[in-house]
Amino acid sequence: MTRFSKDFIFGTATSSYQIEGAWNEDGRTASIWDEFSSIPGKVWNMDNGNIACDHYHRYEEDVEILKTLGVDSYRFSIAWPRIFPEKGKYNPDGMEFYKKLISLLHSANIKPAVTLYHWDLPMWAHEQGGWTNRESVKWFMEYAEKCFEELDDQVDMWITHNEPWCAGFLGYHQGVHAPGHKNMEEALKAVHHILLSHGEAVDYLKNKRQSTTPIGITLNLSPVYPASDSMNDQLAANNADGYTNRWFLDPIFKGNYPLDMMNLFSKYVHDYSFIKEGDMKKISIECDFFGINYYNRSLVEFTSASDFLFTSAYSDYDKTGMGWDISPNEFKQLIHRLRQEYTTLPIYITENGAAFDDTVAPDGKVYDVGRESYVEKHITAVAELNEDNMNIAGYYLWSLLDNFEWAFGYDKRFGITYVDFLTQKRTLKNTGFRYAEIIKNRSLEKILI
Ligand code: IFM
Repeated sequence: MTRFSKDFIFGTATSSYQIEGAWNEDGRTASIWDEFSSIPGKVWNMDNGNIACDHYHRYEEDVEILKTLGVDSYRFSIAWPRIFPEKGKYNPDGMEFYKKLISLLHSANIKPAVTLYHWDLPMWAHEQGGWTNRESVKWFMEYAEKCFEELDDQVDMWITHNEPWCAGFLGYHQGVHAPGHKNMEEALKAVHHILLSHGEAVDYLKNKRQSTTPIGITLNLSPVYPASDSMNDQLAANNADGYTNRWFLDPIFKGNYPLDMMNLFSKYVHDYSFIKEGDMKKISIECDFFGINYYNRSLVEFTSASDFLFTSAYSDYDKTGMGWDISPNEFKQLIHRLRQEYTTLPIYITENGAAFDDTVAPDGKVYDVGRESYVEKHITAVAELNEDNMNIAGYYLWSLLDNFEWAFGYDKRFGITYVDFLTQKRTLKNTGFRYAEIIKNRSLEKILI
């Protein structure tokens, strides 16, 4: 019988812009996502995070849901523009919200796992070049140091950045996330400064503050497979893996960027002098854990029509509502690869979940069978990985609530709690009840009474 130890952390995850709302309250100023979502054509239905799940006002109700679930931990992010609404100007009123939330979590015996950056860069920073400007590392550090100063003694785990691939490549290369730029050179600079700010924050917390709170970074990783054995498709898979995974894993764990990808990217970046002496050592500083967000595998094939010679291939796997392959076996292969090639650090699955087109049934329930099956398969995979001594220390289900799914607006529902965005009524979906049962039993087995 697959059982999870009492130390294994079960949690749920959210992020500030996706749930908080209160976009202009208590001194908060705009982030790049407020700006991006106001541009026609960027976000489905021109949705935005102005109200979102109104969590800023309803956090007490949301902590009640966490209590019903029985989670050990709750992962959320801090909105940088609440803490530094202007350059160099600290806003204690913005910090107050997180202090109240954290203290409520403590009273419910739920461990706060806090992400510093989940994509809501203040507009004032963007106006000075955002992450493409090396000064962004200093701005981030001023923000991070304040968060550490105010909250470190009450936080169980710090995550410096969530998914630098999205912030860097979706935001500055593909242009589908804020700030919506399409410039590979900018993207590489942005990623470099994000990674550098991660290293600086870890160094500061551990060495200057001498804190013992665990700190790490979260990457979104997707194992890549070639559509065929042909040389061309294998080349495509190598490049897709470089773009998606290795460009982040190699600097963090090996202290260098992959040379094959530097060559490929040099079509756009003729000069890598933005990488300064000492940067790679800082980026590869030892952390306490490694966070992984896992959703799906990627199947790719060669095309000479794409810059980096790969494109998505047809896959006959079952899909989630995002059109993503449901692929728990490939998740296991990914973790085995990480153990072989990259790290022995404890791994937390800091996000895993699925969007489906949920509706509330006439009896008031949400029968989200697709999600329940997806979650069970992935938690089973985690249990099996631990049987193979892969040291997965925790699992956070994405997400506690249906929320603002970035360019997809409110069209995609990832929550285990259904949110009616007109009334803000919350309804725990069947997956939520099932997750509570798994956590209570610390096992996937259904215990028959
Ligand atoms: O909603 C996002 C989250 O913000 C980051 N990881 C992936 C999720 C689903 O797309």
